[in-house]
Amino acid sequence: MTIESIAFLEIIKLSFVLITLFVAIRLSVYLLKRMWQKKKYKLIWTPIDFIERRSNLSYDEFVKEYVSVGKPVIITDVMQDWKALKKWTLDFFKSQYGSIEYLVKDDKKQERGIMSIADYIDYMNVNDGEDRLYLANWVVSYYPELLEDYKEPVYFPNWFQKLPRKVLQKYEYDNPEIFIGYKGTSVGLHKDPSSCAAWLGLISGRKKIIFFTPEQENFLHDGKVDAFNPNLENFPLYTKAKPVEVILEPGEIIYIPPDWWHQVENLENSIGMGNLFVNEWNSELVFQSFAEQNFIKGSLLPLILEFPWLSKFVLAVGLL
Ligand SMILES: O=C(O)CCC(=O)C(=O)O
Ligand SMILES: [Fe+2]
Repeated sequence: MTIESIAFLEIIKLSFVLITLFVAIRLSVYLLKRMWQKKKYKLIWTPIDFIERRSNLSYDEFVKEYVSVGKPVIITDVMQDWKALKKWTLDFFKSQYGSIEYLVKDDKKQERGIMSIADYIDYMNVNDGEDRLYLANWVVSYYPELLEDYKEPVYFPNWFQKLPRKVLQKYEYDNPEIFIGYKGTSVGLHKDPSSCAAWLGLISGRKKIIFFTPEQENFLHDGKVDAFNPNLENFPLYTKAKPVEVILEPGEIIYIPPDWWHQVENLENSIGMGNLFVNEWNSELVFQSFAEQNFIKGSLLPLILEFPWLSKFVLAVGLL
């Protein structure tokens, strides 16, 4: 072997050692940071008697008074500069998006077929109320021009936005979503998926919302009970539940903490918009919930949120 080839081998070895060292240090920093975050952002839940309405709320106040103590709140002054507030009417959706077809569901969360937006809006105007089909969870991001009509409120930074759209679409976290519902429609009692937090803004109409703290889950019969009209013979445990009810008005946004059960009913024909999100306060709950559904995917989620460039690789090899 020549001196040059020995030197070349040494350089390769040294590079290998340095890269391994770099990866090991980076991973240790990540693990330490996660341990520190777990301690610092310990979410608790606070029972409430009513839902507060706030305006002029700073982000820090919002976190201190609501997010970190797991309390819902209505924010009354964030939607005022959304173009959507004036622009998004039933006529607007009918004329601009009328031919788009979307899934409609009943209040038992059963999918009841596909309808065009125009047909749904006609149906809202003529239906006699027997058959309560709801055009809920219409994903806005397929129509990027609609995204310009609203502004993601500063209160709700979302870690999911670090992920490529492809991944979000695949797992149906490619929000926000629009809810067009006629009077009397509801998505039924539920908690939002995977311990995500959520916000829901109302463009028009009024919505009645009923809330339950997470520890009341055992009284809710897996969400089979209709909290607005409970049948106590069939769902006796519900007598122990302590619901808190509020009416959301147009121009208001409500924050729904992770794992809170809720049922929403459109008191009038309405247009709403909402999003699910992950932040430092619910991230560990979200990771845990994903891991319960699929251990590999659940373990990969925190890693790809920390190292978003990894997601392309993980997606390419089919692990996501
Ligand atoms: O009907 C609505 O406006 C909100 C429904 C809801 O809570 C959800 O989709 O998770
Ligand atoms: Fe929900």
